[in-house]
Amino acid sequence: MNGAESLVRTLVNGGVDVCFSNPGTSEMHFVAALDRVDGMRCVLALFEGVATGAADGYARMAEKPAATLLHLGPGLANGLANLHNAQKASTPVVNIVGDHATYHRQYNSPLTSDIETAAEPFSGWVRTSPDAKHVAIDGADAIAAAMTPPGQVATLILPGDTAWDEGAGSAVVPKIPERAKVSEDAIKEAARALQAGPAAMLLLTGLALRDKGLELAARISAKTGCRVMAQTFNRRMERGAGRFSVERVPYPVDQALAALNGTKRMVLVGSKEPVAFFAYPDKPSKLSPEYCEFTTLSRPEEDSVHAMEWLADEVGATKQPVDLSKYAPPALAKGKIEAMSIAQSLGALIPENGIIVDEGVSTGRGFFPATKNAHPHTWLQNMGGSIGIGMPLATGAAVACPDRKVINVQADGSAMYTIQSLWTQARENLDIVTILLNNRSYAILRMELANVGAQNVGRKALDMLDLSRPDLDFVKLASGMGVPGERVTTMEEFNDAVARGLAVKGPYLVEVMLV
Ligand SMILES: Cc1ncc(C[n+]2csc(CCOP(=O)(O)OP(=O)(O)O)c2C)c(N)n1
Ligand SMILES: [Mg+2]
Repeated sequence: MNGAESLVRTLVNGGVDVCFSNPGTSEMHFVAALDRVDGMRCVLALFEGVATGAADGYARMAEKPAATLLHLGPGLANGLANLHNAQKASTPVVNIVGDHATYHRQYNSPLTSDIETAAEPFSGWVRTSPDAKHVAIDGADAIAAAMTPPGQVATLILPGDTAWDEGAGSAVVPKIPERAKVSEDAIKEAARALQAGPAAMLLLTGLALRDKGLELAARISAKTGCRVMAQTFNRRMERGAGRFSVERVPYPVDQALAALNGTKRMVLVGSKEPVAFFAYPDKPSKLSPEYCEFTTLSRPEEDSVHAMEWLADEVGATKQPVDLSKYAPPALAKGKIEAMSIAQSLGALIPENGIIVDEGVSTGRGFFPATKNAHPHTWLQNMGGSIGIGMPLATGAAVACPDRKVINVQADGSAMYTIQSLWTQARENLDIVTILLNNRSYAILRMELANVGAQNVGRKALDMLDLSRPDLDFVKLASGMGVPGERVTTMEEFNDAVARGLAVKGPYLVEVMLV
């Protein structure tokens, strides 16, 4: 058994049985091993950013990592933006990068680069395998590293000779540490903060936004009167009928300041102190009021659910009745297409257990209120701010959950970074409806231009934020990659098209003309 085969066997035995890949010569032995080892599903991506974003979406839904397979430094470089997003979301990824054979590196042939240095800032763990005998152990360590709470990108670099030389057989994944339990002090402090009077808030992210965490937050809030909010961006949030509905801290700084104004004590549950995405002249970086005191109930790597159970007990909220969202979808919107009409129709159209992948950018920002009484569903967001995540994330989520419908709410500019995702969706026949929001612009940046106080803005500047001349035709782009679709210009057409897409088994694209 060569090193490559020992690695593939180690991955499959370790539960990593999906690989999003874009291989090259240095990865050919890994590719060849796929046919000798049962149990590894290999999904071809036509750009590395699709592979890395899909690995992120897969792990968020499957709750275990996928592997990637990338070609040397340049392949990694193409995948780094979505690895950045995965790392910020604490998503476990086993990121495998091929390299030249150890003895070949000295010749500095064309594809040679310092892969470790390139991987470092976007990975929580990096290792280069020294020889074929170590590949399996290194692979097993990479799985454990990726899954160590709260989860991270583990990059394993494989020189060619480590793949083709004789290996040592498959290796067993070391014991993965459990999430640490919080201290009694953390509980007492949090309880004190919530009971010290009005104006307290629980700020949630991570595990706290899953079913059990939400239910506990609801009980604690009902008992103590505290407000509950989620971070602006979260890895995964359970929503809709039967769940406790939680609003997020708004993205625009002024709205965030208003939402948090008056908060005297904030209890962080896996979350961080809220700060602005960017600095703006004359606006604060911190979004909470100056007088707000912070208490950490649980850190991202700790067991937030256990902490909230304990906290509920501490404040006497374990049996507190709670008010959960009912199934009460809005009526389908009619007439002109606008952000709020799309939100309203979405609230009616989200299917039972749908997965919403949200890269709606400026159009999608206000979609929460109108969808809170929809069928139960899962909401995935970008935690790293690097756009071009939506289509890959949807691809990976659909691979992880073949029995659930994925709706990718997707802004046009962001779509164009990783549009090749559609080809993978077609090849794998993934159940994804892409709602492509075509506003022919980087609309958010038009607002940002004003927000940062840029003066004397003229044609040249505005052209950098404009996606017309030529206009993109997303139905044609999709069709060229094997994905059927249609363009809609009214809400009536929108409603019918999304329903048609949801009825199809496989990918479908609805191009929504916003201007
Ligand atoms: C990798 C990366 N490049 C550039 C940006 C800067 N950026 C932020 S939003 C945006 C435009 C988004 O346009 P679109 O997806 O069409 O959404 P809209 O603003 O129109 O709603 C850009 C270029 C970024 N965040 N990440
Ligand atoms: Mg746009």
